[in-house]
Amino acid sequence: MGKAIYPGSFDPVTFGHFDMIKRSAAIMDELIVGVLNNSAKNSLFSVDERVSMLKELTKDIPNVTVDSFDGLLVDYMKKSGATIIVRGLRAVTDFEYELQIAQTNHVEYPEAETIFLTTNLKYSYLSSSIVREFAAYGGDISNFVPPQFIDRIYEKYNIKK
Ligand code: COD
Repeated sequence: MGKAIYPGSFDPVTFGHFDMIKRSAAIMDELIVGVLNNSAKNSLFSVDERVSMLKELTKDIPNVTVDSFDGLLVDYMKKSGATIIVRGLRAVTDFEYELQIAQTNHVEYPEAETIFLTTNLKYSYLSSSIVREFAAYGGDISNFVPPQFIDRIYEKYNIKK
Protein backbone atom coordinates (compact mmCIF):
# COMPACT_ATOMS: atom_id res chain seq x y z
CA MET A 1 0.00 0.00 0.00
CA GLY A 2 2.86 2.43 -0.63
CA LYS A 3 5.41 4.17 1.53
CA ALA A 4 4.15 5.38 4.88
CA ILE A 5 5.45 7.25 7.87
CA TYR A 6 4.35 6.70 11.44
CA PRO A 7 5.51 9.93 13.09
CA GLY A 8 5.64 10.64 16.78
CA SER A 9 7.56 11.63 19.84
CA PHE A 10 7.96 8.08 21.20
CA ASP A 11 9.25 9.43 24.51
CA PRO A 12 9.37 6.59 25.41
CA VAL A 13 8.01 3.99 22.99
CA THR A 14 5.13 2.00 24.52
CA PHE A 15 3.31 -1.25 23.77
CA GLY A 16 0.64 0.94 22.14
CA HIS A 17 3.16 2.36 19.66
CA PHE A 18 4.63 -1.09 18.99
CA ASP A 19 1.19 -2.50 18.26
CA MET A 20 0.60 0.35 15.79
CA ILE A 21 3.96 -0.29 14.09
CA LYS A 22 3.28 -4.02 13.62
CA ARG A 23 -0.22 -3.45 12.29
CA SER A 24 0.83 -0.67 9.91
CA ALA A 25 3.82 -2.64 8.63
CA ALA A 26 1.44 -5.47 7.76
CA ILE A 27 -0.57 -3.26 5.41
CA MET A 28 2.11 -0.90 4.01
CA ASP A 29 4.88 -1.75 1.55
CA GLU A 30 7.35 0.31 3.54
CA LEU A 31 7.00 2.00 6.91
CA ILE A 32 9.27 4.68 8.31
CA VAL A 33 8.95 5.25 12.04
CA GLY A 34 9.75 8.97 12.21
CA VAL A 35 10.93 10.40 15.52
CA LEU A 36 10.43 14.13 15.85
CA ASN A 37 13.62 15.90 16.88
CA ASN A 38 12.01 18.70 18.82
CA SER A 39 14.74 20.63 20.60
CA ALA A 40 12.23 23.00 22.18
CA LYS A 41 10.39 20.19 23.94
CA ASN A 42 11.93 18.86 27.13
CA SER A 43 12.14 15.19 26.33
CA LEU A 44 13.07 12.33 28.64
CA PHE A 45 15.15 10.54 26.02
CA SER A 46 17.35 12.20 23.40
CA VAL A 47 16.32 11.69 19.83
CA ASP A 48 19.28 9.31 19.30
CA GLU A 49 18.19 7.22 22.27
CA ARG A 50 14.60 7.06 20.99
CA VAL A 51 15.75 6.08 17.49
CA SER A 52 17.99 3.37 18.87
CA MET A 53 15.22 1.93 21.11
CA LEU A 54 12.85 1.84 18.13
CA LYS A 55 15.51 0.19 15.95
CA GLU A 56 16.03 -2.49 18.61
CA LEU A 57 12.29 -3.07 18.82
CA THR A 58 11.66 -3.31 15.08
CA LYS A 59 14.80 -5.14 13.98
CA ASP A 60 12.85 -8.25 12.94
CA ILE A 61 10.26 -6.41 10.84
CA PRO A 62 11.87 -6.22 7.39
CA ASN A 63 9.83 -3.35 5.87
CA VAL A 64 10.31 -0.99 8.82
CA THR A 65 13.05 1.63 9.09
CA VAL A 66 13.54 4.19 11.83
CA ASP A 67 14.65 7.76 11.26
CA SER A 68 14.44 11.15 12.92
CA PHE A 69 13.24 14.38 11.42
CA ASP A 70 13.43 18.08 12.21
CA GLY A 71 10.86 20.68 11.36
CA LEU A 72 7.71 19.98 9.42
CA LEU A 73 6.50 16.45 8.80
CA VAL A 74 5.43 17.30 5.24
CA ASP A 75 8.95 18.50 4.40
CA TYR A 76 10.39 15.22 5.64
CA MET A 77 7.78 13.35 3.59
CA LYS A 78 8.74 15.18 0.41
CA LYS A 79 12.39 14.28 1.05
CA SER A 80 11.77 10.63 1.92
CA GLY A 81 9.09 9.91 -0.67
CA ALA A 82 6.50 8.83 1.91
CA THR A 83 2.93 9.80 0.98
CA ILE A 84 0.92 8.11 3.73
CA ILE A 85 0.83 9.23 7.37
CA VAL A 86 -0.25 6.63 9.91
CA ARG A 87 -1.75 7.86 13.17
CA GLY A 88 -3.44 6.15 16.06
CA LEU A 89 -6.81 7.08 17.53
CA ARG A 90 -7.30 6.14 21.15
CA ALA A 91 -10.38 8.08 22.16
CA VAL A 92 -12.57 10.87 20.93
CA THR A 93 -10.18 13.30 22.61
CA ASP A 94 -7.50 12.39 20.03
CA PHE A 95 -9.85 13.08 17.17
CA GLU A 96 -10.04 16.88 17.12
CA TYR A 97 -6.27 17.31 17.27
CA GLU A 98 -5.63 14.57 14.72
CA LEU A 99 -8.23 15.90 12.28
CA GLN A 100 -6.66 19.34 12.38
CA ILE A 101 -3.12 18.02 11.79
CA ALA A 102 -4.28 15.69 9.01
CA GLN A 103 -6.11 18.46 7.20
CA THR A 104 -3.23 20.91 7.58
CA ASN A 105 -0.74 18.38 6.28
CA HIS A 106 -3.00 17.64 3.31
CA VAL A 107 -3.31 21.34 2.44
CA GLU A 108 0.45 21.80 2.67
CA TYR A 109 1.23 18.61 0.74
CA PRO A 110 -1.78 17.32 -1.23
CA GLU A 111 -0.08 13.97 -1.93
CA ALA A 112 -0.13 13.28 1.81
CA GLU A 113 -3.03 11.15 3.01
CA THR A 114 -3.49 10.33 6.67
CA ILE A 115 -4.71 6.90 7.67
CA PHE A 116 -5.97 6.25 11.19
CA LEU A 117 -5.79 2.94 12.99
CA THR A 118 -7.95 2.55 16.05
CA THR A 119 -6.10 1.61 19.16
CA ASN A 120 -5.89 -1.95 20.30
CA LEU A 121 -8.37 -2.23 23.20
CA LYS A 122 -5.58 -3.54 25.42
CA TYR A 123 -3.66 -0.28 25.05
CA SER A 124 -6.35 2.33 24.62
CA TYR A 125 -5.48 4.02 27.92
CA LEU A 126 -1.75 4.07 27.26
CA SER A 127 0.43 7.07 26.43
CA SER A 128 4.09 8.01 26.87
CA SER A 129 3.11 10.63 29.43
CA ILE A 130 1.45 7.97 31.61
CA VAL A 131 4.65 5.93 31.45
CA ARG A 132 6.74 8.95 32.46
CA GLU A 133 4.40 9.79 35.33
CA PHE A 134 4.42 6.23 36.71
CA ALA A 135 8.17 5.84 36.29
CA ALA A 136 8.89 9.16 37.99
CA TYR A 137 7.23 7.82 41.14
CA GLY A 138 8.80 4.38 40.87
CA GLY A 139 5.53 2.77 39.78
CA ASP A 140 5.31 -0.53 37.91
CA ILE A 141 5.62 0.14 34.16
CA SER A 142 5.88 -3.46 33.00
CA ASN A 143 2.38 -3.36 31.50
CA PHE A 144 3.26 -0.28 29.47
CA VAL A 145 6.67 -0.72 27.82
CA PRO A 146 8.76 -3.57 26.39
CA PRO A 147 10.85 -5.21 29.15
CA GLN A 148 14.23 -4.31 27.67
CA PHE A 149 13.52 -0.58 28.18
CA ILE A 150 12.27 -0.62 31.76
CA ASP A 151 15.65 -0.06 33.45
CA ARG A 152 16.60 2.65 30.98
CA ILE A 153 13.42 4.54 31.84
CA TYR A 154 13.90 4.27 35.63
CA GLU A 155 17.54 5.38 35.22
CA LYS A 156 16.31 8.68 33.81
CA TYR A 157 14.65 9.31 37.16
CA ASN A 158 17.61 7.95 39.18
CA ILE A 159 15.40 5.12 40.40
CA LYS A 160 17.05 1.78 41.11
CA LYS A 161 14.78 -1.28 41.04
N1 COD B 1 -2.60 3.11 20.99
C1 COD B 1 -2.65 3.52 19.69
N2 COD B 1 -1.98 4.58 19.22
C2 COD B 1 -1.22 5.26 20.07
C3 COD B 1 -1.08 4.89 21.43
C4 COD B 1 -1.83 3.77 21.88
N3 COD B 1 -1.79 3.39 23.16
N4 COD B 1 -0.25 5.77 22.04
C5 COD B 1 0.10 6.64 21.09
N5 COD B 1 -0.48 6.35 19.92
C6 COD B 1 -0.36 7.04 18.64
C7 COD B 1 -0.73 8.51 18.77
O1 COD B 1 -2.13 8.70 18.61
C8 COD B 1 0.02 9.05 17.59
O2 COD B 1 -0.69 8.83 16.41
C9 COD B 1 1.29 8.20 17.55
O3 COD B 1 0.99 7.02 18.27
C10 COD B 1 2.51 8.87 18.16
O4 COD B 1 2.21 9.30 19.47
P1 COD B 1 3.23 10.23 20.30
O5 COD B 1 2.49 10.73 21.48
O6 COD B 1 4.51 9.50 20.52
O7 COD B 1 3.60 11.39 19.29
P2 COD B 1 2.88 12.79 19.03
O8 COD B 1 1.42 12.60 18.85
O9 COD B 1 3.35 13.73 20.08
O10 COD B 1 3.53 13.22 17.63
C11 COD B 1 3.21 14.45 17.06
C12 COD B 1 4.05 14.71 15.80
C13 COD B 1 5.52 14.63 16.10
C14 COD B 1 3.73 13.69 14.75
C15 COD B 1 3.62 16.12 15.31
O11 COD B 1 3.82 17.04 16.36
C16 COD B 1 4.41 16.58 14.10
O12 COD B 1 4.19 16.11 12.99
N6 COD B 1 5.36 17.49 14.31
C17 COD B 1 6.22 17.99 13.27
C18 COD B 1 5.94 19.45 12.99
C19 COD B 1 4.78 19.57 12.06
O13 COD B 1 4.79 19.11 10.93
N7 COD B 1 3.73 20.24 12.54
C20 COD B 1 2.57 20.50 11.76
C21 COD B 1 1.40 19.67 12.21
S1 COD B 1 -0.04 20.58 11.76
